[in-house]
This record gives sequence, structure tokens and C-alpha cells, in this order.
Amino acid sequence: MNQRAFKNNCEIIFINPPYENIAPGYEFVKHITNNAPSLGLLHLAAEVREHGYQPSIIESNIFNLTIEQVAERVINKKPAYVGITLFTVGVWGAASIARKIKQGSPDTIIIVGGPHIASMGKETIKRFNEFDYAVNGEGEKILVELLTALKAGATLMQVPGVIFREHSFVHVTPGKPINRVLDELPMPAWDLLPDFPGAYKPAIYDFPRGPVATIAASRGCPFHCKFCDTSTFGDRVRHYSPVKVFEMMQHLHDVYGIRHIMFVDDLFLASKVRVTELCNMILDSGIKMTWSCTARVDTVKPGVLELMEKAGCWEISFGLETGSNLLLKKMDKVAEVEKSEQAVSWTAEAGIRTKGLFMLGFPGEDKDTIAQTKDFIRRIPMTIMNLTKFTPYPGSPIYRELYGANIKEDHWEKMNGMNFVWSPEGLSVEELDRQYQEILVAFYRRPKIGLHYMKLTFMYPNHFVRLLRFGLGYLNAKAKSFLSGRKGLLVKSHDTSLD
Ligand code: B12
Ligand code: SF4
Repeated sequence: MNQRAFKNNCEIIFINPPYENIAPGYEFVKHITNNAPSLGLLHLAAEVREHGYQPSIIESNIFNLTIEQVAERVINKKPAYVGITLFTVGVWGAASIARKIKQGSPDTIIIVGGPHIASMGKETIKRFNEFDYAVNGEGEKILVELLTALKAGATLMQVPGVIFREHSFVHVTPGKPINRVLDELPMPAWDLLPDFPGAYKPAIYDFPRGPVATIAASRGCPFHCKFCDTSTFGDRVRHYSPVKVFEMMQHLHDVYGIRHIMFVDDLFLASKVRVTELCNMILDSGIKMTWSCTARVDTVKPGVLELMEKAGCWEISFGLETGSNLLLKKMDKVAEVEKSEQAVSWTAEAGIRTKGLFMLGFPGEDKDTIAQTKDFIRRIPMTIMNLTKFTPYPGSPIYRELYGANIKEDHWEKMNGMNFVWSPEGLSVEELDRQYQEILVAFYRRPKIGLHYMKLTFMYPNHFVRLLRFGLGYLNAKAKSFLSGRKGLLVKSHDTSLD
């Protein structure tokens, strides 16, 4: 393996590789999905720039770049380093890019990191010779240390959180250092994003007016819901100070004209003191921005919700998952349907939209739990919903339960929440797909919901264009399914089942 970093070449190209964000049969969904950039790469780029490197960023999916096009861009520049962010779904695409780069620019060192590495780092480095080094967990500190060691030709055994091959042996250096004080990190390098903010549109109807940007105001989550991969940030929660969060909002507003912020951290509402301070800062400043966040149902209370609404909070996403208490228990969600119902009602009463994040097909799902979920969805005053097809992501506790410690040929390239790569006993993939469509159609067909979306469309007509494309695509997919004898089902079972 090449350990020689070219002495005067400080160029590092970060890549968010192409990945499949839809399922076969569901291609029309791409018109309405979330096109947020990788915030992780923005943080890393800012950090290495402070240490004298020259970073740039390639966002493959957002610009419809193929594997060949991404590799070509890199080969033309022959950077000293490439840094690729890996979600499980993107690993194969990333490996193809790396292989091509190795052919066209053999001296370029390829480093990978991201959620997939935090859970499957050793296996990935063993399996893919194309990747030279992997960084385990939060990348800012480790990446800089790794680059410094590579440049100096020093041993990597002293750098914590690094995975690499030596001959046929894979080393995993001990430690997974975390950034304890987030305020010390430089501001994400939004200036390096091509066509920012115009090209980065979140999911349809997820914001009142663009342009939009994302911020992670905290890192870490102390819960261990069985379907969730928390391996990157671990269970120690760390927050930016409200002052720093407000500084980022103001910067995005003043420099890029951002009008809506999406807070993407897992537990934005975990600290009421911090949220209250941030809201008061927003109100005192008079800045005109809306924002949305995600929250657990047990972290909301009427008083703080009212303050949040005044300070521009437009939507809260709750991981509601299911209408079955039994299933919530099996998920280790530490939540109850009744509490979820109350949280959604309080949020609606405060004048904030609620987005319910649901999951279909978790182990233990059956016809009864699906009926309970449908009933729950009918009862609650929710404005928008997402339904994920249960996927056992590596790094989630359920992955180990289903597959043990051994890695199976488990269709990483389909792990995007849009494919049923696993189905519970007694429910076929076809049945799950039928239920998937039924749940979504029943929700979005309600007149109250339709009216709400009409209003939103008038506020921001770009939504309408996306909706029209989605609708035409859906009708086309349905027609194709009937014509090919699949009776309206959009997936084919052999496309999705595990070997
Ligand atoms: C916002 C978000 C999105 C956004 C933006 C995605 C993106 N590219 O960043 C959108 C909506 C597009 C999205 C889509 C998906 N997401 Co998402 N997403 C998140 C969320 C909520 C926050 C991510 C974030 O910005 N974190 C903050 C930044 C700073 O962290 P970071 O990106 O992880 O980067 C740090 C480290 O990972 C590391 N690092 C990352 N890349 C690299 C590269 C190098 C070279 C190095 C050295 C280090 C390094 O250093 C960074 C700085 O510390 C996370 C949950 C979470 N808590 O992280 C889920 C999460 C990452 N998503 C997940 C999934 C499954 C998906 C989807 C596959 C489908 C889905 N169900 O949504 C798609 C695939 C998208 C893709 N390939 O880009 C899973 C990933 C599991 C896995 N093993 O793959 C997570 C962990 C949710 C979960 N708990 O299960 N997502
Ligand atoms: S689902 Fe939410 S609460 Fe549960 S572990 Fe994941 S981030 Fe934490």
C-alpha cells in the first residue's frame, strides 16, 4: 500500500458517493426526496482547512454524477487524498469509485469514514482493498492526526480510531475520540459546496420557504432503540452552546440567504434550558427564519412548544414508529403510544406541524400491529408522515440479533429504508408492500391533509412542480404494474428478499 503523501500536495477531495435512494418500482419517489448535503463532509472540510489542507467536495447524487464521472473528476486533479463518506447503502458505489481512482491516480490515498465505518470498519477494510484507511466515528480530530502521520511517514499505531491493512493483517488502533466541546469546531464549510444553497432541496413539503440548510446542534444519543445505528456519535450527548447555534443560523441567513434551518441532531430538545435560550436569542434578534427539528415524544411540554413556535419552529419530527405498544417494547423504544399521542396533540395545539416517522416490518410486526398503526395514524393530528421499510442497519442492535456476529451477504446496496431486505415471520414482502401503499395512501387521501398541502403549495409553488412529477411517476408505475400482471404492487419479491 502506498504510504507516501506527496510532500507539497495538500489537496483533499471529499466525496459523498452515489447511492440508490429508491427501490425498483418506486423511481417516482426521487422527485420528492431529501437532497441535503453531507454535513459530516462540511465539518471535515472546515477542520482540515484550518490545518493547511485544500479541501473540495463532490456531492454525487445531488448533481446526478455517475461513478465514472466522480472518478474522472478526481483523476483530473490527482489530489494527495480522497475522503469518502460511507453509509451502508453507498459502500459498493464508493468501492467502484476508489478502484477507478487507484487506476488513474495510483498515488492518491483513499480514506473512508462515516456511519458504515463506525459499525463495520474492520470488515469493510478487509473486504475492500480499494480503501487505504478508515476512520472510526467522529472524524475531525482523527482525520487531522492521520493526515499528519501520513505526511510525516510516522507509524499509525499511535493514531487512535484508525483502521488499516498491513500486509494481510487489518489493524484497528484503540480509542474512538469524541469532540467533547462542539463549540471548538470550526463552522461547517458551506462555502465549499457547489451551488449552495440552491441545489440542496430537502424533501417536498418539509419546509415553508427555501433556501434551506442543515445544522447538527448536538451529537450523541443515550437511548438504544434496536433499529437505530448510533455507532458514530455514541451515547454521550454533547451540545453546541445556544450562542454558537445562533451564530451559525445568522451566518447562513446573512451570507447565503437561508430562510429555513433543519436541525438534524437526534435529540434537539433534550435540554430545555438550551432550547429556551436559543429561542429567546432568535426572538430578541428579530431574525426572520423558520426551523424544524426532531424530538423524542417524552421531551416535549406545552410551555416550551409555545415558545418554540414564536421563535419560528415550523415542524417537529417524532419517531413514532408504530401504533402498537408491544412492538415499541420489542424495539426498546422506551415510549408508549399514549404518550406519543399526547406529544403530537400538544405540538399541534402550539401551532407547530408534526411529522410522524413510522416503520413497517420490524420483527414482531403482524396483521394486528399493522391494524393498530393504521388506527393510530387516523387518530393523531399529524401533518406529514414518513414510512420506512424496516432495515437492519449494521451498527443497530437488531442487526446483531438477526445475523449474530457474522456478516452475511446482506444487500448493503439496498439498505436505504426503501427496500424490505428482511420480512417478519408470517408476512411476505408482497403483503408488506401492499400494506405500505395502503397506509400512505390512506393518510394522504384525507381531505384535511389535502387542504393543508394546497395551502403550502401556494406559499411555495416549487412544491407543486415536484408533486406533479411524483404523481405522474406514480400513475405510470401503477399502470406498468397492472400491465405486467402484478396487480398494482410496485416491488417484485425477488428484488428485495435476503438470500
Ligand atoms: C441528516 C441525515 C440524513 C440526510 C443527509 C445525509 C448525509 N449524506 O449526511 C438525508 C436525509 C439525505 C439522509 C439520508 C439517508 N440516511 Co440519514 N441521517 C441523517 C442524520 C439524522 C444526521 C446526519 C448528520 O448530518 N450528522 C452530523 C454529521 C456531522 O455527522 P456525520 O455525517 O456522521 O459525519 C461525521 C462522522 O460520521 C465522520 N465521517 C463521515 N464521513 C466521513 C468521511 C471521512 C473520510 C472521515 C475521515 C470521517 C467521516 O466524521 C464526521 C464528522 O464528525 C443521521 C443520524 C445521525 N445521528 O447521524 C442519519 C443516518 C446517518 N442516516 C441513515 C440512513 C440509513 C440514511 C439513508 C440510507 C436512508 C434513510 N432511512 O434515511 C439515506 C442515505 C443517504 C446517503 N447515503 O447520503 C443512518 C445510517 C446507517 C448506516 N449504517 O448506513 C443514520 C445513522 C440514522 C440511524 N441512526 O440509523 N440522512
Ligand atoms: S431512534 Fe432516536 S432515541 Fe432511539 S436510539 Fe436512535 S436517535 Fe436515539
